[in-house]
Amino acid sequence: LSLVSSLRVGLRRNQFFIAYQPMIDLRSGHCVGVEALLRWRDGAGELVPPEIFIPVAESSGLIGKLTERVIDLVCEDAGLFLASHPGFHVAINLSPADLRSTAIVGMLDRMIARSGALPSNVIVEITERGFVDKEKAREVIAALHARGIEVAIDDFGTGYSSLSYLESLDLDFLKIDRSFIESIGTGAPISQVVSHIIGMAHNLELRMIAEGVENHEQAAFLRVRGVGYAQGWLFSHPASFEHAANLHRAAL
Ligand code: G
Ligand code: G
Ligand code: MN
Ligand code: NA
Repeated sequence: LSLVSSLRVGLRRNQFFIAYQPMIDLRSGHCVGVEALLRWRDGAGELVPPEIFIPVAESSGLIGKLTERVIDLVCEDAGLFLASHPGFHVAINLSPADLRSTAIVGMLDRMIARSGALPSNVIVEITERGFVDKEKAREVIAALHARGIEVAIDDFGTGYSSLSYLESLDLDFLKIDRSFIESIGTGAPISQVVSHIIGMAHNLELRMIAEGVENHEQAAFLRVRGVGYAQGWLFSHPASFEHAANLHRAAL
C-alpha cells in the first residue's frame, strides 16, 4: 500500500489524534495555551512522524482533509474547556495549501460555533515553506483577523524570503525556531542570530513564542529580552489536552 492510500485509510479509520504541547507565559510561568501537533498511528500500530506524512499529504492533495480532521479533533478534545477559558489559546498548524482558499476560515467558524469557543482562543500557525499565492494568503489572514483569530509565523528563519514575508503579511506572533534556541549560550556564530530575530520582532511589534526551550538558561535569556511565551521540554513534552488543562488550572 502506498503512503497516500494508507493516509486515506487512516482518515477513514480514525487513526489520527492530537498531542498538545503547553505554551508557557515566561513572566508568570503559567500555562496559557497549547500547540496542536498531529499524530498518526498507522494500521500496523506504528507512530509515523509528521515530517514523513505531512509532505505526502501536501503533495497528494490530502492535506485539506487532514487539516479539517485536526480542527475536528481539537474541537472534540478542547472545545468544552475553551468555551469556559477565554484567555486560553490553541495554536493550529496550517499548510501553505490551506491558505490558497478561504475554506479554512469556514472550518474554523464551524469549530467555534460548535464548541462555544471564542475566536480569540484560536491562533493559526502558518509557514513560508512553499508559499505561492501571497495575495490569497493576505486575504485569508484578513478574514481570520476580522473574526479575532490571531496568526503566527512558524519555523521563522528556516525558510527563504523570511524578511519580505514578515513585512508584507499582517502577523501577530513570530515563533522562534528551535534551531536558534538550541544555540543560546553556546557561543556559536548562529547564537547571535537569536538577538537579531528578537530585535526585529520588537520593531515589527510582533509577540514571540520560543520553540524547543530545554533549559533554564535559555528560558532566562528569552525572558530578559522580552520574549513573552515559550514551549519546550523544560516545561512539557506534547501530551494529552487534559495534561495542559491541569497545568493551567494548577496555576490559578
Ligand atoms: O511535534 P512534531 O514532531 O509533531 O512536529 C513536526 C512537524 O510537523 C512540525 O513542523 C509541525 O509544524 C508539523 N505539524 C504538526 N502537526 C501539524 C498539523 O496539524 N498540520 C501541519 N500542516 N503540520 C503539522
Ligand atoms: O510546529 P513545529 O515545527 O514547531 O513542531 C514542533 C516540533 O518540535 C515537534 O516535533 C515537537 O515534538 C518538537 N519539540 C517540542 N519541544 C521540543 C524541545 O524542547 N526539544 C526538542 N528537541 N524538540 C521539541
Ligand atoms: Mn508549529
Ligand atoms: Na516550528
